[in-house]
Amino acid sequence: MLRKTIGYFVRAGIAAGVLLSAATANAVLIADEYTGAADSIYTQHLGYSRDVIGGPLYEVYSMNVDTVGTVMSVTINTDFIATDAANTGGYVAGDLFISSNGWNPYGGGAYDFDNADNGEDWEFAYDSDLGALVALDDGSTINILSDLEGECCRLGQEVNVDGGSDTGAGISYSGAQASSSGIWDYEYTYVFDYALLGLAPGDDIGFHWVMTCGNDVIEGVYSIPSAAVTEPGSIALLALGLVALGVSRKRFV
Ligand SMILES: [Ca+2]
Ligand SMILES: [Ca+2]
Ligand SMILES: [Ca+2]
Ligand SMILES: [Ca+2]
Repeated sequence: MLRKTIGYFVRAGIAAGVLLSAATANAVLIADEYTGAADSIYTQHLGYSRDVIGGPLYEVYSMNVDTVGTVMSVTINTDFIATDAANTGGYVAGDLFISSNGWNPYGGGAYDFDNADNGEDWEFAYDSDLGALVALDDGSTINILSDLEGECCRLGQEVNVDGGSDTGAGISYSGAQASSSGIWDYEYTYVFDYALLGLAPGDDIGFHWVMTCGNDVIEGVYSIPSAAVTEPGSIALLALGLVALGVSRKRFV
């Protein structure tokens, strides 16, 4: 009888733990609805939609944003693999651009004409070459796709950065084959401490990402959850504890 009661406690504890972790999971999947681009023959080229040009290798589907404490991870979900034989131009992943004061793209609909000259200003970038998250207001160069590239590309988009002052907020950058998405093949993940960017729960943070050929661009916004999000988990834990207590009492009577 006592062993059974202990078993109830263990199971209730596990169930509460699962509920707690589900309740504190702050992950949000932001779909790629962004088609920002200069208007050119290439953006509606050869029957490709305006979302992606150059073929399915360059498709970006979504970005997954999550927080644990003040650690934020941003994962770009894409079919773009730099080492793919079809990537004959030798293009690589761009840098992750970050707006610390929300996201206001230019134009309506899918932001058809948003480019580097309009819409959101990016205060930070995760520079993958440097392995650091930099502030862009201090001597940095933002590299923008232009017609000088000589490629069938999406003109006018911010691609990556050089220079800028290291905020110390960067934690890691990695690229890896997607193990079980069923949709996309590859994931680029940027991890950083948002508190070191002056951000707090309740703030909106904007993102922009593209590979260096510019064939698909994604932008979006994430609202940093308030600490209160963990409350339902605590309540569930308390409720389950009481249920477990009730069960054990019944069995001892
Ligand atoms: Ca896309
Ligand atoms: Ca901004
Ligand atoms: Ca813009
Ligand atoms: Ca897109």
